[in-house]
Amino acid sequence: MIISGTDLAKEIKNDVKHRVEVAVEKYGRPPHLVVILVGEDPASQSYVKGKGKDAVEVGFKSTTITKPDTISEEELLNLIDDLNKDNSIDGILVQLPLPSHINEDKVIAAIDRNKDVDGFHPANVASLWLKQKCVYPCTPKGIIKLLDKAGIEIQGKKAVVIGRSNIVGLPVSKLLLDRNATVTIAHSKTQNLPDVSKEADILVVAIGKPRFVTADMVKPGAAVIDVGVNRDPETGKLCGDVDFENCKDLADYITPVPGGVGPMTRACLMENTLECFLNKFEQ
Ligand code: L34
Repeated sequence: MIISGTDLAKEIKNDVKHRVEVAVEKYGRPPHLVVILVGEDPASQSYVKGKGKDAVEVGFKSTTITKPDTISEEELLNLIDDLNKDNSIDGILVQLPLPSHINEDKVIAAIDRNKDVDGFHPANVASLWLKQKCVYPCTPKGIIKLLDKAGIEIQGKKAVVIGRSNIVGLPVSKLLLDRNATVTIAHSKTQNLPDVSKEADILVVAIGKPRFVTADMVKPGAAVIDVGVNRDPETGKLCGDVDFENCKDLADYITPVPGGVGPMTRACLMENTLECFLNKFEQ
């Protein structure tokens, strides 16, 4: 069975849209999401465009600020500071990656944690690992929602996550652990990776290598969640970290690329933005 992220994302956005209508009645204005895009990377441009489109769809005020890749770190930090102080702004997202002359950690830490709709701020990350109230990072949150929607049990299952990034691998591992899965975190240096991944009832792949996971790495009956968004080196088309055609008959559940985790990331961003907005008024 192919798990459609597009369909579930639509449901989530519909729900957010209705909640926004209620919030506008109650608080007099919709949530305002600001996305900052530095440079002209076509993939980042496409993702940011998708976020703006979704934001409008759910009834938010949406602002995209584009800056040339020559912007200095100081200028970017000043911009963030201004947005932090602006009480009419509820969510701030700086699209990653940033040019190499800018320190990403510094930029992420500069965002007001109450406006950190990505859930990337170090204080938010700490809260996540301490099981305190926090914003769940969009992609990991979306993955858990996809598993739940498909009716896949997490508790007691063996989950293998390939990838250990701050954005996906580590937080999704933590969320799976909190749902009582037994979690193995594998990566590019893991020895005998197929032996490890073949143990997985739930296999999450976020390593950023086109068609990295092949049928010999998948346990029959597994749920395979493909977080990759790569360009196929030959065709230039979008493809995942999983060789979909090769694995789809073996897996009981599999997410496609496009149309899987990507749209869920965006839908969860909408949820997080509404959450930050409501926290401001309902504290
Ligand atoms: N700050 N930077 C920040 N937050 C994020 O959450 C992200 N990420 C990752 C890159 N940098 C970030 C995203 O937004 C990856 N990512 C992302 C978001 C959406 C999609 C892909 C990656 C997406 O919408 N994918 C569509 C296809 C889009 C296309 O055609 O280009 C899909 O169906 O997979």
